[in-house]
Amino acid sequence: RLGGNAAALLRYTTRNNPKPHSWTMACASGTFASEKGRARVKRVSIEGNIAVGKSTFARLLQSACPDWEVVPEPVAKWCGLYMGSECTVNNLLQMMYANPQRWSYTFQTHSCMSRMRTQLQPPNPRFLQTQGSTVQLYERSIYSDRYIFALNSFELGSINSTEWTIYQDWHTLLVQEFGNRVALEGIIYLQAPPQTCMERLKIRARPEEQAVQQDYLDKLHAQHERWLLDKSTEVHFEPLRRAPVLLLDASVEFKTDLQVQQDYISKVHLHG
Ligand code: UDP
Ligand code: D5M
Ligand code: MG
Repeated sequence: RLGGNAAALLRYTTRNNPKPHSWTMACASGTFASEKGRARVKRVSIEGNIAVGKSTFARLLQSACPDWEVVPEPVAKWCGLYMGSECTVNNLLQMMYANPQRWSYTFQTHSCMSRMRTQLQPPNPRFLQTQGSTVQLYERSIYSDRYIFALNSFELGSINSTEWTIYQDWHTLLVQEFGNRVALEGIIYLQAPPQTCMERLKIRARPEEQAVQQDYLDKLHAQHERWLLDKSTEVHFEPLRRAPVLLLDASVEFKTDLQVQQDYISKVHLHG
């Protein structure tokens, strides 16, 4: 097991920026470390196509560095399975796939609000660090909501130009208002051919995703490439434009291959 109560160094490199960008993260546990009265929190998002292996990779990182707080995607809420205090809706994920024209805008508001709520959560006290930063690792973010899914829905005509304008207006307002509390320190991009994602999607066999076609995954793949590698997507937030991207090849079978796992974890350099 890597990590534990040790100093960890995460080194991010981007294809466009050969100079490595790195930062240190203390993984020691103990009393609350504060910076101007607040814990310094580093938020990292795992991005990638549907079924590329984000949840699988997040679990891997969780066991490699148990001091990091891994925050799963709230997909159960979108399927109406969440029974907590927040209001639940019907199976909105299924409704959106069944009738994108009718439900895509509604889905985008719901998914973005639930991610916003998640990203604003203070770290669980058990992950607060005495030295250095507390790390929160998300599966996707309010940014992929906008620059992958909402944008794609608009380009496909599933949300119209009025809905798109309204969406961008409130999304920008929220990001600006919450500022640092929703800023990402870095992004891990799991990249794989859409065909591989399709195969994995079929293995996972989520009932709501029966209708997902290869063509949809092709489009989402292109959106990821434009946003994270080509940098040709227009991004409206300066800190997000500067966030370094670590590219990992998820086309290989990392779930079962221990060698590949070691390699990927060493790319997310953990020293200890
Ligand atoms: N999976 C796999 N090999 C891998 C990574 C993932 O077979 O190297 C499988 C995983 O067990 C699951 C499916 O692919 O059945 C989708 O993975 P996950 O739910 O992690 O994908 P996500 O949608 O979170 O990106
Ligand atoms: O993503 C979970 C499922 O949710 C998958 O079917 C994609 C869908 N999803 C996630 N976010 C969005 C937005 N913002 N719009 C539309 N669909 C979305 P997975 O990749 O399987 O973890
Ligand atoms: Mg997942």
